[in-house]
Amino acid sequence: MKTQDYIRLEDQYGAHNYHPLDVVIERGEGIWLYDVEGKKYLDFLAAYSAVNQGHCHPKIAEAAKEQIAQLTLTSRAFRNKQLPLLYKDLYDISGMDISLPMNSGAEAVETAIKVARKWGYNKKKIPADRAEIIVCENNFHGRTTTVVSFSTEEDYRKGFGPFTPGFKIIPFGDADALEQAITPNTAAFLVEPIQGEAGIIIPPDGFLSKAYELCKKNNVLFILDEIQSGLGRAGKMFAYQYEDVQPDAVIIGKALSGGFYPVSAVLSKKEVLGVFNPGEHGSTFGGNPLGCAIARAALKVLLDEKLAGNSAELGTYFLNRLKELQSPKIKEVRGRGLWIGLELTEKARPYCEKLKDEGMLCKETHDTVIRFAPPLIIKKDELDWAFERIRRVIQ
Ligand code: IF1
Repeated sequence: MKTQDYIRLEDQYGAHNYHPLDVVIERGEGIWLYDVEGKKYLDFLAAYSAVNQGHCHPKIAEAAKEQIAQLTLTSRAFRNKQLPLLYKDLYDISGMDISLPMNSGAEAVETAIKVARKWGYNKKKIPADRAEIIVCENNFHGRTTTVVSFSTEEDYRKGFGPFTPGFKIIPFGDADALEQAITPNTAAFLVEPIQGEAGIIIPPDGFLSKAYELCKKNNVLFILDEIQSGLGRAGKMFAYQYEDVQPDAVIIGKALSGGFYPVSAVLSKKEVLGVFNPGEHGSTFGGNPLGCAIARAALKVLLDEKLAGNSAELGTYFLNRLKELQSPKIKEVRGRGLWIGLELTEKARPYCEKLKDEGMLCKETHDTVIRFAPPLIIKKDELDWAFERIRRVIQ
């Protein structure tokens, strides 16, 4: 079968909730992807940062194979020996007291919302069903009905109401607005340290620390969605580490499994996730031994290969090279670590199509931004290779 045969099948039998580039990938290795025609591409999306460790990393594959042959699922009705080991690894990378594993990112966000509300009622003594959670404009936290209830993107909401109440929206990066939005019923402030889907938007310096101080002063949980920004993507293990803050909870996913399996988690201080009692929350697959073994191997690769450091170093290098590009079509280049947005004055999609023809896979976001987010194992000469293609396509 050829590319067009697969596309025909997909279009006929699948829901059309995506508009993918017309490339059908068959194999991945490190930073490279291969399509069904045998053509090779440099992956500059890394599955939205889920494959920070590179495609099919051999160490993670080995852990997965070993675990698959032994035990995959017990449910949480019984214990399994991988889960405690993952808990300890999550503690070691974050210093957060306890954690709770889920599967998709959106589920972990839902978990954080439930825990924030319950904390609000039990600890902060918010009157029943009055808890408020403050979020930011142009946020992206997932696709569930509750999560799209506080999205500000029409496409993500239109036709999906009625929505879950209890959310207040402030402009991203505006600490004064946060201060004004906080009421005695505010349970939490939920924010991405850097907004990914919005176009890799870095808040003004000091925003996170001001927000943190406001939360502390008003007894509001400071919850960070690091599903995309965390685990090395922004040049540190967690993007919040650029500022002096102590989040009450951090949500991770994506690269937690190196792209092998959906694994997400909420990491928190003891008094936050501590409000859950047996039976109040759960998931059939959350914390399963296969996911845990994969996550442990994926975290080990991040640490052993110093991927956050590589992201910081090469991210700065690549951002500076991109800033050299002279073109009236470029509005702005911005980023942190190997997470860079090139904002154009026109639609980005045609440029992504051209980059595809040049052997590079990128995805536009918000119409005019091309995002560059390769696997964090990438090397300098490979970035130079990519830069030449970007230059050719832009100029
Ligand atoms: C899609 C975007 C990226 C996330 C943050 C939670 C989630 C995500 C900060 C939910 C997911 C994804 C979902 C994916 C595309 C992608 C994305 F453009 F949509 F926004 F990366 F930029 N918090 N982001 O970024 O995690 O439930 O998907 O595991 O196709 O929707 P999930």
